[in-house]
Amino acid sequence: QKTLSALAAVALGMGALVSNAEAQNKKFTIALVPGLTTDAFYVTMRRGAEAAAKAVGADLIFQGAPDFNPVTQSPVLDAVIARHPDAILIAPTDKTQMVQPLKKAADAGIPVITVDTFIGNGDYQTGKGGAEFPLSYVASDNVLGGKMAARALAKAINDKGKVYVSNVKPGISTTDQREEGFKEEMKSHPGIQVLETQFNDDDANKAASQVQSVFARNSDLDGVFGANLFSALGAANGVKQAGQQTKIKVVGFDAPTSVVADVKSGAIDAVIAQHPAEIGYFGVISAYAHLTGQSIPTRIGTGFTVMDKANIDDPAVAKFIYKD
Ligand code: T6T
Repeated sequence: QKTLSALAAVALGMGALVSNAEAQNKKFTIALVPGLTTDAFYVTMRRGAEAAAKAVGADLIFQGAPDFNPVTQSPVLDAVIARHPDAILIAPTDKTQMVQPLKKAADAGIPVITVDTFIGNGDYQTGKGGAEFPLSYVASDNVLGGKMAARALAKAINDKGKVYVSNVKPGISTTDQREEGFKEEMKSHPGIQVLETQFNDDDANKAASQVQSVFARNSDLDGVFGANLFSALGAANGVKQAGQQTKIKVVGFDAPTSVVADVKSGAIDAVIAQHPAEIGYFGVISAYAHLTGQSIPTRIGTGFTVMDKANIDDPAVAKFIYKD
């Protein structure tokens, strides 16, 4: 009897080992749903994700919407769920509106990891229900990034004057947190007045024309924080169009190749570059770890590189320029 149950235990143990080994050998399909497809930030994230997929022998599906909008992202997500990948990595385009669409993936048994942006409050796996079902959140520390931008802008304007935040739209975790960090840091710079935020809907042209109208109302405007790629590019163009390059300083987020010339010419004083390839890489590695039975951290933070005229040609810095 004893021998039998010992044998059974061994057999069971071996069974577990075999299925684990099978999992290691299985070719997994991991989907990456970006905030939008035509953004150098997500293009670079995709490269990192592809490198990791290659390393673990997984297939990567990259499928996204043409604009940063939960209304267009949801049907793309539905289509991805219908393909039933082994895991979904997604940059949800709204903290609240993407909860239900993502719940469908979780209900279909597909593990969800959010990259770049989060849903709910980004506190996952707390056992509270609601928007805490994703397994992990892999991203920059966006509050910190906003603080870093505020420090750079304060320095550029000698710690006094009027500035505003050019932002995308409320409800996006990343850009909300950057604005929050920016305003928090500016409390330590009493000589700086932060004017009302201008929302550009991820449209650089809109961000540019907003510079002109804010400047028309505030001829003593000193600086703009462009809270993401399109906000920063638009802000720099707006300042140029207003002929105010020497007066109005711009600090931006993100580092597509198109900002390099602006940084070199001084049209943009500094950019806080994220490390999107790392986000994609560690997103895929986390999914693979989970799929092969490992526990994974609920939060993985990636870094920043601050780029300005003085360092942008340094290869150690330039390697973080996005690959578009
Ligand atoms: O700044 C990134 C990303 O982090 C944010 O969530 C949305 O905008 C970008 O993709 C840049 O356009």
